[in-house]
Amino acid sequence: MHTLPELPYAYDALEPHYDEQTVRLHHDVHHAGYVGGLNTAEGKLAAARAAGDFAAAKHLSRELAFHGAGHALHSTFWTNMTPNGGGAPSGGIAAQIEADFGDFAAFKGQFLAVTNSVEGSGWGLLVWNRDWNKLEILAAEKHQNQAQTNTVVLIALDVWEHAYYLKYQNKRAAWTAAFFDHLVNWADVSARFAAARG
Ligand code: MN3
Repeated sequence: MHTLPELPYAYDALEPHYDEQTVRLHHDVHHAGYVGGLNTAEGKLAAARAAGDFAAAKHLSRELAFHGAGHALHSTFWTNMTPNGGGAPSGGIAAQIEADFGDFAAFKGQFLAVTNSVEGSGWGLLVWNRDWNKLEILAAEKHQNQAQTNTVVLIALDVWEHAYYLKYQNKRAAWTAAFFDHLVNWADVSARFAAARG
């Protein structure tokens, strides 16, 4: 059974850049929904295996991907933020960003451009590709469609409308700028990078 992870800060801790009402709805309703859906899909797949009846396997595997990706990406998203975050990284992740993108400004420019142009609902992702030993910036439409499946997600920035619409309305670029300028938790990103690189 999967459980909804607690937020690593209070609901209002990211104000004024991420408002309490959106954080509450986003975590307690949206993220909780993915956890519930993932548990339901896994339970139905276990029952299907027990019964030897895979008639619904195609539907259930889609549910597994949709809710599983939603749970995983939101879990990363919450810990990717911290009160008084933002700024530029240091240490190993900073060196890797320079190696793969030139410098931090170029990285940030590419990340924001990619994330701001996601069509419809989706995510901007910074990932570590274990096979190619490099960082990549990817856009995931919806969220079960991550474009390189041999990667480890280091940053997941939610640009589904539920993630920002109450405060930022149609101004997605203002939300993603606030994430980078005030919220991103580089200590968390660095720890994820160190674990992924091994
Ligand atoms: Mn979301």
